[in-house]
Amino acid sequence: MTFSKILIANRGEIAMRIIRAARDLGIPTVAVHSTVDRESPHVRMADEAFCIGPASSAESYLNIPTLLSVCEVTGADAVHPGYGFLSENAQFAELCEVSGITWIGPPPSAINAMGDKIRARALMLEAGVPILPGTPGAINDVEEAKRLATEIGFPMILKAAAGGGGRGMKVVERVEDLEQSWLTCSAEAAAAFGSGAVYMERYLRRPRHVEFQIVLDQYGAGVHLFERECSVQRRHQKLLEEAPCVALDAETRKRVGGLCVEASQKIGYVGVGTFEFLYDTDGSMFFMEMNTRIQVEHPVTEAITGIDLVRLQIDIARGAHLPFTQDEVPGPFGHAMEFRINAETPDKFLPSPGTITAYEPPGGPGVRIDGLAHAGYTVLPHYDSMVAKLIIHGANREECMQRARRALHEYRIEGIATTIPFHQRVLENESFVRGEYDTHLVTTM
Ligand code: MV4
Repeated sequence: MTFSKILIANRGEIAMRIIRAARDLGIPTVAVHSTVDRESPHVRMADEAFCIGPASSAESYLNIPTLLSVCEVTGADAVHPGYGFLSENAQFAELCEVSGITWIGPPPSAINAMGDKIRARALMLEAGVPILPGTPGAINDVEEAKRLATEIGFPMILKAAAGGGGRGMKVVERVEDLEQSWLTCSAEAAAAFGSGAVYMERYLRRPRHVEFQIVLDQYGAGVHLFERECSVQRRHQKLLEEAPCVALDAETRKRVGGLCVEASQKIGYVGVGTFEFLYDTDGSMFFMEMNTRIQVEHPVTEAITGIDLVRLQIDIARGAHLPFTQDEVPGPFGHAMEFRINAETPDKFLPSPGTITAYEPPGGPGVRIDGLAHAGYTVLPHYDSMVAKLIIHGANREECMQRARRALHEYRIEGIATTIPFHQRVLENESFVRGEYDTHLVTTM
């Protein structure tokens, strides 16, 4: 089976990334865009483009009926949702499938299961993936939760079942605060996500964020493609990712990666996905959440394996068998880092929309740029501020960092503020350079 045309329900660099993969496969693409994105690079790069509404995402990139109509009008028989927007919307996935359009993503049932953090936790427990001690389900009985918390020990953290990515969380330091915190967290979750279900688990103060890339075909075969370290974050926005994680030994990599694959098989997962873990100072790993989409940071995994993950995603959606077993997975080769170049001030991370007046990208060995930035490009205030991703590969972490310093030095973007100076500071930070850092790094810089 193949696709006659892929509609890309996204914009920006990921839309361009998907168009490139489709063109490598000889599959035509349809771009969609809002009125303000008429001149955007992804529109020019696609074979066809349709305007789907005004600047507001709710009325354009998130408009399901319009997207389905564009599929019908253009004859697109597959949809790639990219990341963000509708990428983890099980209802959209379901509507595509019932309309005879292939959803290039996991089954709606898997999106739903992992979207509910309480169900995800229960499924991981069942599958043997380590989770933090906590409540087995949503808190209903506060006295029971207090008893459990006293048993496990403080600090604890309350998390909304329908939250994720750092939204709807509250740390609880003392048993006396539990009831009030739960009431507040639950009310906020109900208002933000439409569900007040909240669970509780042990809180780790200085974890690393380590995630495993997995991929499964429609026939149940699956592999992991190693891990990425994503601890360089600010307010739950990742800024820099690297692979492999310097703090992980080969045995743990193999064991935890294998557990992720087994768990994915148990839930009937298909396609690419990511298991996020908290990695504690003592070397233990605990499941945090699963992302059921291609991620922004997928290129670091591509760099250390040589695999085109987006092409693999499309191939799997059209029925291909996974081309390798776990033992045949290429790599990990050398070391890779991704630097997110955002239109933001480098110290306070304030948005800096505007027009890029001069643009000179770096080049040379080990340099890849996935981005939409160019001279004359206007960064719109309506959308994500990321204008490019600089992906650096080297034979080892030292070479990778040196090439990164060289590339960031060459990179010239004028007219807007960018996170380039921030990345230069990271590459001079002793803890980062030693590889001894955690999710608090940015706060301490
Ligand atoms: C935690 C945690 C510590 N202990 N859970 C943040 C994102 C969301 N997926 C869950 N998050 C956290 N959950 C327990 N039990 C610390 C965080 C956290 C964090 C995690 C990864 C990367 C950056 C972070 C920054 C602050 C808090």
